[in-house]
Amino acid sequence: MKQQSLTGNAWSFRLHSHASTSAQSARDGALGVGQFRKAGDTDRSQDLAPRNWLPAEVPGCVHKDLQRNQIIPDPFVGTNELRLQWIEERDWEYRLRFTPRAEVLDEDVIELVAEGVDTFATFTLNGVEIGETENMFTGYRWNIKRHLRRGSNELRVVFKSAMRYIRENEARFKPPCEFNDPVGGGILVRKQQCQFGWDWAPRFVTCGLWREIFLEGWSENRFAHVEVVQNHPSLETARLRLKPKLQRAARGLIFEATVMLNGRVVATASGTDEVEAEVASPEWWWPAGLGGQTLYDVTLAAKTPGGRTVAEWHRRLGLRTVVLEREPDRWGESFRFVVNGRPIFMKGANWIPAHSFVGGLDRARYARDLRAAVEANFNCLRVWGGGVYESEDFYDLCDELGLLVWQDFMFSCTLYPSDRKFLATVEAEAVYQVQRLHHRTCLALWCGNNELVQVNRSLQKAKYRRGYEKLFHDLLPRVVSEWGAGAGYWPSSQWRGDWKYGNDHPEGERRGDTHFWEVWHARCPVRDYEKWNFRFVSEFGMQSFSSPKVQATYCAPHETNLFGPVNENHQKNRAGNQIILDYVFRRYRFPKDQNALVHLSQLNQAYAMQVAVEHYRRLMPRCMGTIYWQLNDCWPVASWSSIEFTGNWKVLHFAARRFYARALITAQVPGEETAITGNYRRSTVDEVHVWTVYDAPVNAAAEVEWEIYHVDGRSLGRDGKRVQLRYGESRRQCTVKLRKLMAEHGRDNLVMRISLAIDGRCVSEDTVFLVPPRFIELPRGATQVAMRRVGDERHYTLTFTSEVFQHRFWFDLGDGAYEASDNFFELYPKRPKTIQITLAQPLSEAELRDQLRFGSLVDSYV
Ligand code: BMA
Repeated sequence: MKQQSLTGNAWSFRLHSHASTSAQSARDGALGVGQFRKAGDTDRSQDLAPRNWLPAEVPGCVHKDLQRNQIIPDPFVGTNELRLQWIEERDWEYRLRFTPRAEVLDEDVIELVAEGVDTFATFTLNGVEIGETENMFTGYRWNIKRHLRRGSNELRVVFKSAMRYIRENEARFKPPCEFNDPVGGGILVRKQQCQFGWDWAPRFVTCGLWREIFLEGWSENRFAHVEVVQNHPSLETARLRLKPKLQRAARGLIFEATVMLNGRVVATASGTDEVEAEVASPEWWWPAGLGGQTLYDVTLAAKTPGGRTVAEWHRRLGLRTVVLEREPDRWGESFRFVVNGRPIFMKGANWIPAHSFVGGLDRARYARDLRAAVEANFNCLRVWGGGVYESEDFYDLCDELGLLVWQDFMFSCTLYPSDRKFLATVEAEAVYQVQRLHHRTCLALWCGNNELVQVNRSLQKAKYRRGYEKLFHDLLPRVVSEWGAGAGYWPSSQWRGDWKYGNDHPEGERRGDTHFWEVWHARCPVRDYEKWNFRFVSEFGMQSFSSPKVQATYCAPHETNLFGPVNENHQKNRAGNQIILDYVFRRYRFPKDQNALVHLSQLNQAYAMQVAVEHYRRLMPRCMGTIYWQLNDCWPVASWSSIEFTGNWKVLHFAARRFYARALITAQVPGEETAITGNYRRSTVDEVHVWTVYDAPVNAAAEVEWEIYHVDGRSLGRDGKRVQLRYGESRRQCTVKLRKLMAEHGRDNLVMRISLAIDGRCVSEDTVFLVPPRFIELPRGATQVAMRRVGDERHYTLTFTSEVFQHRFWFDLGDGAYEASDNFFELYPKRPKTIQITLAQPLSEAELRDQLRFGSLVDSYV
C-alpha cells in the first residue's frame, strides 16, 4: 500500500505501510501547505474575511490561518474573542494542489483519506464533487482514482458555517434545557462541543481540516480493521488474538502475526481466519507506579500461499487486562478498575482539549501535560465528553507513560437529538472511534456521555428518556460490544447503574460514580467533601485565578485588574470570581495586592483538592478513584485546572504530587470551627486522626511521626510509631489528643507536623491546623538559602532553612523555564529543605541568586 500526504512540504511524497502511520507525517514535522479564502461572493462592507487566496496550514483551522495571515489578532489576547465572532458566520474555502507520484497512481484503488474534518464540508477534486462531511469525529475515505490526473490536481474543500446549519435545523430538536453553550444549538452538530463556549472555554466555532489528509493507494487488498483481543489465561502466558477484516473479500490468504520486543521476535502465529499469538513469560504493562510500561511491536501480514504480502498492519501494544469490576459488596456494589488482576485506586484528573483550536497540535504539546500528570503521581485521565476523541500522540503517550484512559464519547450536559439521521452519524462516528482506539493499552473504559443523566430532570419524561436510551443504552453499547474487544461501557458519568438508583449522594455511597459539585457551584464548605463516602469520584473541583505570568500573555499591564473587562473575559463561569473570593476569604487573611490574591486563590484550590482526595483515599477500598476537575486549559483562563495553558504548574499540581503519592500520610480532624451570632468563634475540634494510605506494589516498613509546634517555633512534643504499609491499605494509625495543649497554648497557636518515613527518608509530610489559617499569627522570619551547582550551570540544588515555621513556602526563578523537585512546601523551624532545580537555559550562580524570589503564606498578607 502506498500513501502520499497532500500536505507535505513542497508536495513531497511519503510512502507509509499503513493508514495508522499517516499521523507520522505530522510528527515528522511536515507542515501542510494549502490556501484558503472566504467562500462565496457575498460582499459585506467592513468584512475582514479575505477574498483572495492566502496561505493555509493543514492540519489546522480557519482561525489559526486568519491569525497567521494577520487578518485577525491573537484570539486569546485581551477581549479579542468578542470581536471575532463573525468568523463563525462565514463559509470558508480551502484548496490543496498536489501531484500524485507514479507509485500511487499505478495502484488499482486510490483513496483520499481525511482523518478529521471540522465539520460541514463539500470536497471537490478537479471540479468534480467527491464527497460531503458532517461529523468532526469521523474519518472519511473516498475512492477518487477516476478523478485523479497525472500531473497537477486541485482539491477544494468548502466549509459551510456551522451556525447557519444550526439555525436551519433548529426545529429538528429542542432540548428542554441547555447548559454551557451560550447561544444554544451546538448539540445539533457533531462538533467539539466546547467550541461553542464552556464555563472555561471561549466561543470560537471554527472550521478546517483538523487532522491529516492524504492519498492511499492499494491494489489487491488492505486491512480495513484488525481487532485485537487480549484474553490472557494466566500471568504466565499472554494470549493475543488478532481478528482481521480485509477491505475486499479474499480466499486462500494466510495471516501471519509476529510479536517483537526490542527488535527480538518473541512469538509468531499464523492462520487463515484469525490468529492467536502466545507470549510466554510476558512483561506485563502496568499503570504508572505499579510496574513497567513494556510495549510489544505486533505485526500482521496477509500473504498469498506463495508468500507474497498483500496487506500489512502494525501496532505497539502492552499486554494487560483491564476490567471495571462491579460486584456486590458490603457497601452495595464495587466500582473499581482491576488491571492484571490487581485492583487499582485511580488517581487522575479530567482532560479537556489541549487548545481551543485542536487541529495540528503536535506530540510535544501533549507530552508536556501528560508527563506532568505522571510526575504528579497520576495513573489515569478521563477524556471528558465535551471535547474531542484525542490524537494518536495522546494515546501513544498514555500507553508509554502508564496513564489509564477513561474515554467519554463526545456528548456533554445537554440532551441530544435521536432522530434517524442523527443516530446514523453517531453510529458512523462510534464505529470509527472504537475501531481506531479499541486496541489501546491505556484504554480502560468507554463512557457514553458527561452528566446527561445528572443534570437533565426531563429524563423523567418518557419522550426524552426514549431518545436518550436509543443513544446511550442501545447504540453506543452495541458498537462497543461489537468492536470494542471486550472493553467496558458505562452509559454516563455520573451514573449508578440503573435509573431506579437516581442521582442522590446516598446512592453514590453504594454504587457507581459521582460528580460532587456542592463545593464550588453550591458554595458548601470545603470540609463537606468529608461528608460522603463515595465509591468513585469522577469530578470535583475548585477554581483559581491565572498566575501573573500567564495573565501577561493576554493582558497589557494596565488591563490586569481581575474584575476589569479583559480578565472578566478570561473567566467563563458567571459566578466564578465571586466564588473564588468567597472561598479564599473563608480561609486566608486579606491579601496585600492582586498578585497575592491570585496566589491565595491557588493555595485555596490546592487545599480544597487535598481535602477531597485525601478523604477519598482514606476511604479506600470503599472508594477506588478520584478524577479531579480539571488537569489542563484550552486557553489562558481562570479555571479549575492544575496546569495552566502555558504549561505552568499551579500550586495544585505540586499539591497533587503530594496527595497522589504512593505512600501518603494524611490527617483527619474531626469537629469543626463555626462562628455563632456576634461572630464569636466556637470549635468542637480537640484531636487529630493520623492515617497512612499506601498503593505502591511492594509492602514496606515505615515510621509515622508527629510533632506539635507553637507558632513561635517551640516544639511542644513529639512522638512516633513504626507501621507496616501494605498495597491497597488505608489505615488510621493513631489519634493525637490535643485538648490539654489547646487549653494551655490556645488552638490558634498550635501547628502539627505529620510525616512518614521509609528507610529513614521522609516520603510524605504535611501540617495540620486546628483552625482556619487566617486565625494563626504566622511568624515572619529570615530564610537562609544555600545554593549548590550540580555539574553544569543548568543543575542546582537550593537548600532553604528557616528559624520559624513557614506555611506553603514558595520560590520563583524568574521568567526562564525550569523544573523544580518541589514548591509550595512546608518549612519547619531549623529543618532544612533541599530542592533540585533544572534550568532550561544555563545561569551562573550569581545570576540565579539575582532571579530568586521566595516567601510563604504570611508574605501574601497586608
Ligand atoms: C462539570 C463538567 C463540565 C464543567 C465543570 C465545571 O460538570 O462536566 O461540564 O466545565 O463541571 O463547571
